[in-house]
Order: sequence, then C-alpha cells, then structure tokens
Amino acid sequence: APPEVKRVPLEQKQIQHPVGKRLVDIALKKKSNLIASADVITTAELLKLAEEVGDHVVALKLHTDIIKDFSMDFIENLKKIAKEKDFLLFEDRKFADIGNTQELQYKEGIYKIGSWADMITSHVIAGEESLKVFDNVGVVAIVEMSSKGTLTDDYYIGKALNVAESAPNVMGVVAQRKVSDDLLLFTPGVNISTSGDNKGQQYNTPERVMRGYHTDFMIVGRGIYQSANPKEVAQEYQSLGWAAYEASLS
Ligand code: 5FU
Repeated sequence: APPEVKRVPLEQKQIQHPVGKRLVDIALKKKSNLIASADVITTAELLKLAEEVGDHVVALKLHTDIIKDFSMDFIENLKKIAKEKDFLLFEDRKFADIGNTQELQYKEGIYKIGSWADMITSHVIAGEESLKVFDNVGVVAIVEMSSKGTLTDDYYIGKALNVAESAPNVMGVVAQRKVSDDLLLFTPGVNISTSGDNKGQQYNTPERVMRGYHTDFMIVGRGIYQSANPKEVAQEYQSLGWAAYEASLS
C-alpha cells in the first residue's frame, strides 16, 4: 500500500547539483519522470529509439560498452537529438574501482564518457575519495540494486548513502526505496507487462515506484525498446508515471 506521508514535490526539492536542477526543470516542463534505458547494440537502433522516445523522456540511459559500432560521430548525432528533444545523456557505467582507475575509465578509452555524458552511475564501494574524479557530470550513486539476491542489504544501503551524501558531485541515487530528500531518487526495474526476467531482474509498476517509493525518476528498458511501438509505449509510461507522481502529492 502507498505510504501515508506526502512526498516533497519536485519543484520544492533542495537540489544543489546543477545537472540535478536541469533534470528537474526538464521533468516539470515535459511532465515526465521517465528515463528510457536504450540497451540496444547498434548505433542505428539507438538513434532511431532516441528519435522515437525523445519527446517523452527526461534522459536517455545508455550502456555504451554494449554498442558494436560505437564512435564519436554517433555521440555527436545523439547529442543533436538530445538537444532538439531536450533530454540528458545518462551513461550507466557503474564505476566500481579506485579513483585513479575510474578516472581513466571515465576520461580515456574508446568511449571518453567524461567528454559527453551529462550523468553517470557509479558504485560507491571504493569510498568517497574515489568519486572525486568525476568532474563536469552529475553522479548517480548505486546504493541498492533491483535484482534478486543483491548484496545491497540495509547495512550496505546505509553506508553507501553516507558516502553519496558527503560527495558534492553526487546528484542522486539508484535505489528501490525512499532514501534521502536531498538527493534525487532513480528507480530501475519498472515494467507494466511482466514481473521479472529469468536472469534475476525484478519489476515494479510505475504506480508502485512513484507512490510506494516516492521515486523521482523511473527507468524503463525492455518495456519500451522491445515493444512494437516504442514511441506510443514511452508516451504511455510517461502518462502513467506522471499521474502516479501527481497522485502521490496529495
Ligand atoms: F542499478 C541498476 C539496477 O539496480 N537495476 C537495473 O536494472 C541498473 N539497472 C539498469 O536498468 C540495467 O542495467 C538496465 O540497463 C536497466 C533496466 O532494464 P530493463 O530492460 O527495464 O530490465
């Protein structure tokens, strides 16, 4: 059942991070709390999906390391679509190493994530100082995962949240519960047609994550990009998510 407490409306949240503020502005303007996860493996599919869902999302979440034909030209094309349709680029890299290695992974290699991403995900397992290397980006800290049997128990979440709250470049967290009013909350594992896959993923409905967890942004992958009509389905998730958000305000 939804909790009795009202949520803090997005426009009243005390978000310090400039990327967090931009994301909130886009959400209020578009009436959307939807982030589509574009887990497709070619740049052609990804650009097509970005065009189709772009009007309905606040950000497009990427795993660039699964793309077969990644290039910086592709990034330039994607940035054009993001600018035109007003959404942010969110690389779900889930960094999980010492600061120096994370810095190399963030800035170097083929992907040069630091040169184009608006937001990135990082584990906080290596401690607060390891996060300092992420400059000019909004860091979303993974404090709890959606999968069955995850090791992110209450103890881990508490410790991870302490790290996230003390790092000034952290704008939000990924979790399956309400954690902090000062950080934006992102919740993956959202699907309206199925409750899980056979690889440990567990799904909730938009209603559940918006009204039950008071999440700020829901992340939908296969529910959208594997559907027959991603544009229409993205619009459906957008309306369901926004209606559930508004219902949780009163
Ligand atoms: F941090 C997490 C998590 O706890 N669960 C997730 O599912 C991230 N994810 C990502 O969200 C995952 O890597 C996928 O990119 C996406 C969920 O995709 P789905 O197709 O909706 O299951």
